[in-house]
Amino acid sequence: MPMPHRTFAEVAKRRLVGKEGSDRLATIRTLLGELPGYRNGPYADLRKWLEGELDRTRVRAKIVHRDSLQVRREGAAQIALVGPPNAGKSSLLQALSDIQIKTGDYAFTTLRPVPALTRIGGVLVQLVEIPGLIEGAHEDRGGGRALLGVLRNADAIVYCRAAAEPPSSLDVVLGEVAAAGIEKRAILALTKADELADDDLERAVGNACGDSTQALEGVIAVSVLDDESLGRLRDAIWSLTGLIRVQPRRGGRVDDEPFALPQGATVADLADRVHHDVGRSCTGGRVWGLSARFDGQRVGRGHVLVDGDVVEVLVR
Ligand SMILES: Nc1nc2c(ncn2[C@@H]2O[C@H](COP(=O)(O)OP(=O)(O)OP(=O)(O)O)[C@@H](O)[C@H]2O)c(=O)[nH]1
Ligand SMILES: [Mg+2]
Repeated sequence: MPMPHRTFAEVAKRRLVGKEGSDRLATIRTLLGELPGYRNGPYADLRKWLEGELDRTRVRAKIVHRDSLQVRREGAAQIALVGPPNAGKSSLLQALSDIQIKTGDYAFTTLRPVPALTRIGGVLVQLVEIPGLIEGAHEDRGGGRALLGVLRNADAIVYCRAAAEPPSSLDVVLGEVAAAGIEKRAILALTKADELADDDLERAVGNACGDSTQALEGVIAVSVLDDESLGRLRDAIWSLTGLIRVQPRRGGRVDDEPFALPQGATVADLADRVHHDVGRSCTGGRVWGLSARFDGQRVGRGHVLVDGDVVEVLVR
């Protein structure tokens, strides 16, 4: 019995998330190998789609990265890491993902935006290090306009500066972002927190909020040497996305991978994300979690979900 085609499509999409180049090509070929060989119908459509993906991946591998600063969006949200040179942005990127990136004890180690995927509560979120914003960037000094363009595309910002540095070390960056007219939800990461004694760190966090003309939603002291602090940063980044995580339940089993949905999403929105047909035939659901009054509560299509809900979608 082959896997139902809808399940296959979903599994295929998930297995391709975050993959590029030869890795993506290999996964597509494996998927093509697993696909039943019907000439017509939904499986044939899937084959056509996968073969198209092979071509599109090859084309991207040839053209991307040559000299463009564009960052291809991946994952549920895109979060930019911005800060003065040497603030520890690349180190954070590395600590939060499995990317290998050059870090160095000097300014401008990173010269172009670098994306990396991190998993937060089962959902992939894209982090992008924005390098080298110098004074005058909004007038294109140091190629600043393209870098600010990447920032403009992001969903939210994590400002980074070393905890031991004065708040003014972020002034240039904040000034350029403001001059470019970019306003996004943002938090401040006080990096290299291990370099300060506890009281000094507390004081640094307390004084940090005067930092920004842009409203900050939080200040997180973080060190790449301290996993707990990295966990807190992850959680803060998740809040910045403004998304909720919802886990579908099918046949009594809860899916490992949650779906990321916008705040205010309903059971019908979740069903539609699983598949448009499911969205159309959805009559409601059963819900476990904070939006339910009791475990397994039967709700209608319009029931609003919250972060962490588990939902069994009911169809006609
Ligand atoms: N003690 C300590 N050092 C850190 C930490 N994070 C980064 N560093 C050091 O700070 C220096 C700069 O780190 P990078 O990650 O390259 O900083 P960056 O902001 O990416 O720098 P540019 O790309 O040059 O703008 C390196 O020597 C890192 O080893 C940390 O949490 N604790
Ligand atoms: Mg860097």
